[in-house]
Amino acid sequence: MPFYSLKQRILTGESLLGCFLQLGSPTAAEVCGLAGLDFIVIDAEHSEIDLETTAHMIRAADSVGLPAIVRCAVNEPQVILRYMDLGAAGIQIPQINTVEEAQQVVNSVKYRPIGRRGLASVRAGNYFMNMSAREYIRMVNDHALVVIHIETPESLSALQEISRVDGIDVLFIGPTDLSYSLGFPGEPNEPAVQDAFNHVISVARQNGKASGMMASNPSAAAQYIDRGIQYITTSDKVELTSGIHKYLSQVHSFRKELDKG
Ligand code: 3PY
Ligand code: MG
Repeated sequence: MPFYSLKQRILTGESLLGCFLQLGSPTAAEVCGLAGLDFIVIDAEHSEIDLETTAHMIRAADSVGLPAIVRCAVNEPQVILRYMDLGAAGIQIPQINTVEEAQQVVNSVKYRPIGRRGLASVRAGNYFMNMSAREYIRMVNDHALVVIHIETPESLSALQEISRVDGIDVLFIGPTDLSYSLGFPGEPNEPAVQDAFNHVISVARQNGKASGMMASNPSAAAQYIDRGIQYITTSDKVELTSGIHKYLSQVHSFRKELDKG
């Protein structure tokens, strides 16, 4: 598999634009890379995407040099291990509420001495054919991206401790879950929710971490980048829906113009 430097790019201050893939399409993964996105997040939390489909999607992304992160529904070493072994460039875990849970994500992604992941000659390490086990371990420990979601009041209460965990790279704000769990479902622009977003951005920065955010609206995405967020995602479903809506409304308005003439 190719070598990716998402983590390096974040550390040098770049803001990266990515896309959640929830439709399970390897072709969409290729298109995202050829269209110029920085990364994809294969969504194994809110979708029907299984392990085998994930493998096809990672291979498709690799074919166009696009890093594929996997959002895994559970914070379990045996599940995370399988995605990492397939060649995920990193892991994104939802609903992290305690420092112990955050540490467990790092333990599952990284090898000793940082973590406790089990070692085997797998796709991610080129089956140790042209890469030694030591080289592979170093590559994962230095470069695999670890992203955790901050999306509950509990995670906000433990934010300082969570954000100090070594090996966590990105504190990802889940705007849907965070606004809902703060009592404002579907209202991310509510001042109390925006204050929570700002708090995450600032605590992440204080502790040398990047922050991330789901932002499908381009103007909101640009504003979040301005506020210091470096890992921004839209989603395949949102882009497909907005593309179709735009197409339909333009066809209707062109027809109106033709009728006038
Ligand atoms: C959320 O908004 O809750 C997310 O997890 C982003 O998709
Ligand atoms: Mg969420």
